[in-house]
Formats: sequence, structure tokens, C-alpha cells
Amino acid sequence: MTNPMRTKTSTKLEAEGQGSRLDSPKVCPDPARIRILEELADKVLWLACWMIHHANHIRPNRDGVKVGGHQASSASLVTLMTALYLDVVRPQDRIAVKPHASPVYHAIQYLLGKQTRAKLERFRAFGGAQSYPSRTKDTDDVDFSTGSVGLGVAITLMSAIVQEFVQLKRLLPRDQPPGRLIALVGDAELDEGNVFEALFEGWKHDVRNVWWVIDYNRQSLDSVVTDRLFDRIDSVFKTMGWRVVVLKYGKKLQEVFKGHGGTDLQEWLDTCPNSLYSALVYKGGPGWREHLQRDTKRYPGIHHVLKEFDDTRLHRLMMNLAGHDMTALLDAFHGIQDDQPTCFIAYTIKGHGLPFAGHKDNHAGLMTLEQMETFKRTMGIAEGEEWNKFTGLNVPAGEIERLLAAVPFVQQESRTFEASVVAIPPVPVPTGGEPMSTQQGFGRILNDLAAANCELADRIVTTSPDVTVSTNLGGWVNRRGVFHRNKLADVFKDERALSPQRWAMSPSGQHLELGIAEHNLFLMLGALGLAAPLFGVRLFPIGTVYDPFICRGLDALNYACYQDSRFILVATPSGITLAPEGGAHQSINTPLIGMAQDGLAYFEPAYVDELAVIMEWAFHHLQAPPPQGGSVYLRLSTRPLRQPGRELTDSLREGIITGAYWRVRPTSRTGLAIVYCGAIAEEAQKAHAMLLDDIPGTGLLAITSPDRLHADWLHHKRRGSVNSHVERLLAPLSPDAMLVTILDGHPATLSWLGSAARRRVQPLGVERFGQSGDTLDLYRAYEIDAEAVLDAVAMASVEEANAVANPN
Ligand SMILES: Cc1ncc(C[n+]2csc(CCOP(=O)(O)OP(=O)(O)O)c2C)c(N)n1
Ligand SMILES: [Mg+2]
Repeated sequence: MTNPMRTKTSTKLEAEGQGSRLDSPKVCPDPARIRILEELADKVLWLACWMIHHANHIRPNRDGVKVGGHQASSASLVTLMTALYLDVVRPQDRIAVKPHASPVYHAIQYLLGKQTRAKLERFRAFGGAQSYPSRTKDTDDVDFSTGSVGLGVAITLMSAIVQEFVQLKRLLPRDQPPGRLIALVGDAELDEGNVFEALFEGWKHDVRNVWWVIDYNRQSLDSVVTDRLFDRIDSVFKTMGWRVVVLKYGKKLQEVFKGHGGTDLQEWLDTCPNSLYSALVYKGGPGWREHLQRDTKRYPGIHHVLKEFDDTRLHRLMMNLAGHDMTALLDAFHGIQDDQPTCFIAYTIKGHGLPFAGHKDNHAGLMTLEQMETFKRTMGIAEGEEWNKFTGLNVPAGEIERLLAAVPFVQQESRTFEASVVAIPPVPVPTGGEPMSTQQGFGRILNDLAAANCELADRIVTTSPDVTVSTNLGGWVNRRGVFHRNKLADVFKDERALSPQRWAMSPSGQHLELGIAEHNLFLMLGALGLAAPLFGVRLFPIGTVYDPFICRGLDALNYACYQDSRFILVATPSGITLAPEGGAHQSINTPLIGMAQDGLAYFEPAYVDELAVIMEWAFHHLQAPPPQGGSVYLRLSTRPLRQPGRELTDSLREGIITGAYWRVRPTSRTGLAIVYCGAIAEEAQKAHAMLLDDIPGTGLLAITSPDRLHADWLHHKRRGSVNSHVERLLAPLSPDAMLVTILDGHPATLSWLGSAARRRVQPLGVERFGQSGDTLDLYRAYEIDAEAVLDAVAMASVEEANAVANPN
């Protein structure tokens, strides 16, 4: 199938079959400039290695734990990153750096005056430059955090779609031209499935302005990667409509290939297995000579090459891969002028320029003290001048300073935006059509917002992995439309085949429809939620997903939060309440994820008025600066409940947001409270009514956010205060009172309340995989119905009697 949206311009490069070998540069960089850039690449290599060495061997180690760092992975990307940052990228470009090249990133920012020596000296130490680039912890202008391999790659693609989204809606600040979204990719990152899921999504959305630069060193952590992988990479990318530029041989090798015996040498190199090439890189000149000599029967031309090069020069020649050749790289990068997504496969050597270059075990290898001394000498660094930006370079400092000051990337004072705050109107409680589930309520709230004429509604962008309609986003989408950079007709509507769902796509649409891959949902939410700092545009991203499938994209969710991206995750339906769907669709552990996930406030309302209050608060929370602000997770349900129909007083609103309020206040000295969270409200209420006769004054506590309630409790505890919201709420209970907690999720979500209240607790919840049934059957089988509450109360009495009988 061909992409109907794509107007693919076939370039000469692509016509060359196996990607392009950029022999004929479109731009010929000035040789003097190239020489300075090469010197600077050496300086970057030195600083990156020294930073790691300093952290491991010079800075005192207080606890005996290995510090680490990746000198070989860094060396692999030095030339590529120097070329990009010091010559190619512009302030509007946004870059995700391969995690293990963090030292290279920090070294370059140091040269550009955006990183301090103090931070480099504290690389991998508290408050210092981070082990892997971090948006939130580093201070040197990191665009995307990286660390979990594959995610940094994919988010650049999602971010390119977001850029297109805001650009087509003319939301970009006037003086902000669109940039390129660039990922510097370790070749083993391509083993991560999420990269290919993202590629598919990119094809569907006709993504533009993405560059993925693959550091093709043919090594991962443990070993050397499969031979001729680049063939596969090449064809996958081309199938997805990308231009592929293969950067294999450097200029020196290309020259030799053209000379006497050159064709034979090229053939030898082209067919050389990755492992052998790596091993020979490690062995050096004599190793190359011995092997090449052995093969001269088959490749007689190699004789001529061997005659012309002594061992040292032969070694250098054989390592002249394009990924370490400044001229070849600049030719390639500057040669791309259009917005077609482009994958550069840059051949490199892991550990290039270091004593363990090419060795398969070099991933976490560190230079020894002796090796560092030799390296230092060859780099021309005098004792005590290790952090100096100019020593050891064969170019006058003035020239270097001039070049650095004119680097395009730093020609804008700040690359980070502060998007203005959008006013949040009251979010009305949807009415009518009772009983109503929280999922229906969510759909109605969004539907009403879609009809509203306000900035908030215009800045909401929804997204869903193929569950738009089944999570009640249909009404919103009908009013606000599906986004695509090209206008695409709704065929069913045009053919008058009746459907309640309109599906026309256009640049004005506000819903991003994704394929089923949940990883893409979280990567997209992550990218949308960074639109404020990256593009200067405040968006309110809302993503919907079935609650159990949060686990499917969990690392990407964690990744989005790690970067302080701001979004609302609506996960519905949830729990065994989704009874007929069975165990594969019923979530158990997600409340604990919601509580433990940093940067994500988890709510589980039972009623629609609570949901309206929470959503209004969430729109503020998304805009609040760190550390107050963050993202929001709403765990919703399809279970219809009769609504309480009450006035939302200020104190009720506050209780809902802080996480709990009394549905029925306990009378003083009460010995029992039933504490519930979410769709199980009716069972709790029923049990409460049944218990009132036996235990008058029993309280009924509604928990709307176990997460916020817990956080508030810890916050007070750390300050020696007993004035947390939950402690204040539970204070009226008698000292020997009992709490029965109940939710459709893991019981540990609420069992901590016993400690907070300093009272006994009987925690009810779901611990085992679910199965098909109706809620009556399942609530009974999993012991979260009214009867289970009564049993828990009875059991507590037995427990108490036993305790009295056996005090020890
Ligand atoms: C999701 C994830 N799994 C495992 C790791 C551990 N790990 C770090 S680097 C690496 C191999 C990386 O190889 P490559 O991407 O080729 O980078 P290179 O070091 O060769 O430059 C692995 C497995 C990780 N960081 N993230
Ligand atoms: Mg690699």
C-alpha cells in the first residue's frame, strides 16, 4: 500500500539503491574551518574521557560503589556530535542524544559556554552533570532526556508531529521557525521494538523534519552485532518513506579506492565481517597487514595498498570510516535541505581514538591510569591543564574562540520557552442520563468543552491508541476533528454510510489518532506535554487508554514523567468491574503504579461531580511550574452509579482534590469507618447502611486520590506534623477504631491508612488475576462486595478477641 498523503520526491541519493554514498558533496566546507572542527573534536574526546576518568580515579570515592561512565560509547559519537553541534544544528533544532554519549554532550556544551567546569568535575556526582542527559536535572539545555534506550529516538518523531500540529495551527511564536527533530541513535537501540512502532506511526502521519543519525559502530553492550544489519535498517526505513544516507567510508579511504588496487581493498572491506573488523581495529597496523596479506590471492590489488602504507598509516587508513570523517559528515548533513525524514547510517568505531577501540568488551571499559597518561601526552595536555578549553590544540585559541562564538546553535539567547498561562473556566458537572459512569462523565465533560468557545478548548489535544470511541472521546472528536497534516476525506460520510462517528482529517483537527501500540500513546503524550518548553505553545494533552494496558507502555509513561512532560492520562475501564471482559482486560496493580509514579497525580473518582472538580484542577496543575505542577492520571470506570446530586461546597472541592472527604461523618468516639475508593462506592455504601444498626456512628470515607492523600501524609510526617489531611479526617474515630478499606485494585493502595490513622485496618481489594463474570459474581469471588466488608468487620472482632486472650 502506498501512503496517499506522501508526495515523495525521489532524490538522486535514493536512486542509488543501497542508500547514498555521499561522494559528491553539495556543500564544500571550508578546509580551514574543518581543521578547527577536527581539533575541537579531539578536545571533545579528551574532555569526555577526562570527565569519566576524573569521576572514577581522581574524585574521592566515599562508598566504594563503582562510578562508571562510557568512554568507548562516547568516542564513537565524538565526530558526529562535534559536526552537528558546532556546525549544523540551529537553535530551533531539538536533539535527543544517545544516553551513553552524555559526556560528549556536556563537553560540547562546556566548550560553548553552556556548561560549567564545576558540573563536569562532578559528572555522575550529586548536583553534577548527569550520567545520561536529563531535561530536569542538567542545566546545560538538554532537549530530551535519555537513558532507557530507544525512547529518546522515538520521542523525536512524536515531537516532529507535535511541531507540525502547532505550526499548522499557527501557534508557534512568530519569530520561531520550525526546527529539525534529531536523534543520535546507538545502533543497538534499533533492537527496541518501540522504535519501529514509532516509525509506523510516523508514516501514517506523514512525519517531516526528523533526522535519525545512527552511530553504526556494530557493537552493543555485550558483543558485536549481526553482520550486514545496515541492509535491513536501510530497507525498513525506505519502506517507511525515509531517505537513507549511508555514510560508510571517509574521504581518505574513498581516495584510495579510486587508486591502484583500490577496488580490491573496497571489496575486502565491504565483505569483512563486523567481528573481524572490530578485532583488527583493536589489534592495529600489524594485525591489518597480516590479514590483508593473507587475502591477497583473492584480492591481488591489496598488494599495492600494503606497499604504500606503513603499519601506522595503514591502521589509520583502515579506520577511516565516514562517521569519524568531519568532511564527509558535513557534506552529508549540509547536503540535506528538505524536510523528508532522513536516516543517516554512519559507520563508526566504538572507542575510536582510544586504546580499546573496537574491542568487543569495551562498553563499560575505562582507560587505566597508565593508558590515560599516554592518552594525555598524545593529546598534548599538560599537568593541571586538563579542563582547559584550548591546550593541546594546534590552532590559536583566538581562532577557536571566534568559531565557537559564531556557532549557529548558540545564536539565540535561550532555546527554552515559557508559554503563557491559559485561563481555566469552571468545568461544569454533566447532568442528566443517570445513572452515569465516570467514563461517560468524562466523555460529556469533553463534549461540553468541545462546544465551548474558550482558549482552553482550543488548546486541548486528545490522543488515543485505537480506543478513541470506546473510551468516550467520540463526541469531542466529532466536534473538534481528527488531525492530519493533509486534508483527508471521511469516506463513510461522503458515501452516506451512516456512522455516528465523523472521521475526516485535517490540519485543524484536535485529536491525534494512533495505532494500538500503547508505547506510542505515552511517547506522544510525552511529546505533546513538552510543547510549552520546546515550542512555546501551551497544550493540554489528554490521552485515553484501557487501564490494564498502561503496563504495556509503562517505560514510556515513566519516561514522559521523568522529563516533566505535562498531560492527562485517562485510563478506562479499570479493575474487575470490567467484569465480562475477563482477566486479560482487568487491571489490578495500576493504583500502585499511580501512587509510585513520580510526576503523576493519580485520582480515582467514583462520581461525575468529583471528576469535574478534578479535571478543572488538572488543567491548572498541568500549567503549574515544577515542583508543584505535574501530570494527572484518572482511573475511571464504565460502571454506572447513581449520582449523589449535591452541592459542591468549597470544603468538598478541597477534600476531593486533597484526596478524601467524609460521605458520612463518624460520630465522636466511633469505632468503625468504611473507606472506599472508586467504582466500588455502592458496595461500601450498602455495607455502611447495614452496619449502622450494630455500630452506630460508623463513618463512610470517600477516597478520591490515594496518591495525593499519601503524599500529603508523608509531607507532614517528614516535618513531625500530625496535621495531614487524612490524620485530621480520621481524628474523630476512637483510638481503638477499625478501618475497612476497599477498592477495585490492589489492597496495598489503601492499607497504609492504618498506619496514618494509628488504627487497625482490614484492607480489601483484588490480588489475583480476574476472570469473566458480572460484577456481582466477581465482587463476591474477590471479596470486595458489601458482604466482604461485613466479614472483615466480624474478622476484626475475632482478631481482637484473640489478642485479648493471647496478649503475647
Ligand atoms: C531499555 C534499556 N535496556 C538496557 C539498557 C542497558 N544498556 C545500556 S547501553 C546498551 C547497549 C547500547 O548499545 P548501542 O546503542 O549500540 O550503543 P553504543 O554503546 O554501542 O554506542 C545497553 C544494553 C538500557 N540503558 N536501556
Ligand atoms: Mg553500538
